Amino acid sequence: MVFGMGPLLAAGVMAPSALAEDAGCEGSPDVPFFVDPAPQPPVATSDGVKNGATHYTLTAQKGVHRFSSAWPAVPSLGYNGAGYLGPTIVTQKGKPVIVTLKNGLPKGQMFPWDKPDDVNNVIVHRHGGLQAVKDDGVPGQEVAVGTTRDYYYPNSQPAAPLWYHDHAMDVTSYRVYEGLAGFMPNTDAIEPWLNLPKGDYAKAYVLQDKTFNAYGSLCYSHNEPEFFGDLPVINGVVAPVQSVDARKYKVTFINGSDSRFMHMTLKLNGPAGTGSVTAPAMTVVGSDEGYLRNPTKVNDLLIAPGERYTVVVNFAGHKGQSWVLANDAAAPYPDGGGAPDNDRTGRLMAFQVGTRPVIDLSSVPPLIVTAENGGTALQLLQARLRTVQAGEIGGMPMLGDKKSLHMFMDKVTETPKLGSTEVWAMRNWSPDTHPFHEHLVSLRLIARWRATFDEVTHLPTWIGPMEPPKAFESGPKDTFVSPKNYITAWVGTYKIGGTSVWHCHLLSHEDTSMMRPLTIGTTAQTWLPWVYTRANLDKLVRQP
Ligand SMILES: [Cu+2]
Repeated sequence: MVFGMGPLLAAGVMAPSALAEDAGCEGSPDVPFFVDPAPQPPVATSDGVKNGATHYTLTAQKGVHRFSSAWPAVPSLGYNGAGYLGPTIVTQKGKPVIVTLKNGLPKGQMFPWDKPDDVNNVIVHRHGGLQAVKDDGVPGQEVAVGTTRDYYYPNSQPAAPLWYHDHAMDVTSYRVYEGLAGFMPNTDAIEPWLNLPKGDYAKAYVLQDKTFNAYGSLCYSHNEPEFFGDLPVINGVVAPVQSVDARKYKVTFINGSDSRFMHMTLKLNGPAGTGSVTAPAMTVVGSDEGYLRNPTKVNDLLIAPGERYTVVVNFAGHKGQSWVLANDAAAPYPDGGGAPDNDRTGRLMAFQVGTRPVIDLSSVPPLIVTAENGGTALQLLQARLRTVQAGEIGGMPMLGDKKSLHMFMDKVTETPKLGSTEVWAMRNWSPDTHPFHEHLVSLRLIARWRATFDEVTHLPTWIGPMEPPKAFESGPKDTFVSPKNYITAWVGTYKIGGTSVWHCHLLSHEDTSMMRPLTIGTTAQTWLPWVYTRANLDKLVRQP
């Protein structure tokens, strides 16, 4: 079934506002906001021990799910009998885990928008996990209907808000939209001592946007190169409400959208009453790959698809109030025509603060010291500089090395030596901001430079001053907001050998052509210049 705007426009049908956001769906019906409670996915229980590792099974299945209590249950995908998403698998540093993925999907076309030649293969990728290539869950490792595959996770990395999602070749965006994703946080010996809110006072939310048909069934159109839904869906529920006490909560945000960036603030939804109308304080304590050395207060938070932030939100002093998690990020980000509808994707979820008295003994440490979140000077001293680029050919977003853009199947160009450290400087001359993600490596943001690029050669014609990362994005990460007309640089040490991928985490872009192989091999990259210092990096990025 082919969706598209062409026939509609040709027939002279006026485009309602929803069509501006999503050319293939008519737009979601009205649905009550902030009525349904925000669920937390169940925590998975192990089904035993396998080869000395704690064993879990994830069975991908077609089922049904109610995205709103106003609608009936509708077809969707999930794991282990959940109609949508999967259970939370909590892993622990030093304790290996084996996850068996079973493909329990039906054969044949599952949803009207699925590709007719789609054979419903699945893959589980533990995003942010430092696992061997054979266990990474990347295109080429497809698990066919009725078969299984084991993934071994050594969990030798620090506490981090990892998540899992389907990564099947060319259909990742479809499978994640249909429901194949879940939380897989890794914890360690340090985390319990941080005295952050825990138990019922720790929540995780996967932030998504979706469009629905008249009776609440999913609608999706692979509007290459992006898809934007017109309603917020948090943990599988449209615009839910979270009841909280007037105290601190640890909240993990995961942007699991296809293409929508979210620029979030807390806005009073009433009543002010006697509480403070200054928004509950948000302190970012962690990001993709671990804790920040210096937790940092923010008034607003930009989160791109694939990124995670762990935030302590303090509702003390706000008894009886309702606070909306608002979003004002344009779609496509940053200056697409689809500004969020103030009544829809502009309001993601609400926090209803209770009135009962509470004692809150949790605290936000001013300093969290881990091996992974210190200064990056030593890494820069040992790093070589690799320049990569993002652009478009004929409207198709693509990645490339320093010289040119490449297709996914083209010869690998990103080939760090095992054990080496590289800074990647991403020249983004495309018309969009993209979140770039490398597999197999924990990374840190180093700097950005505003830049202009030649329209023909795409080489920088002007480069502004070096801009340090913002405090909240300076911790361990694996996915980076790379603004258009910017050079964005990150650093990492490659400790896992083999071939995996790096890609844009706008899932539609990843499926279209914005993914490239990443081979960590044995050849020293001697043609790449040494970085040594930030000052030298600033000089190097200015060389053509
Ligand atoms: Cu992209």
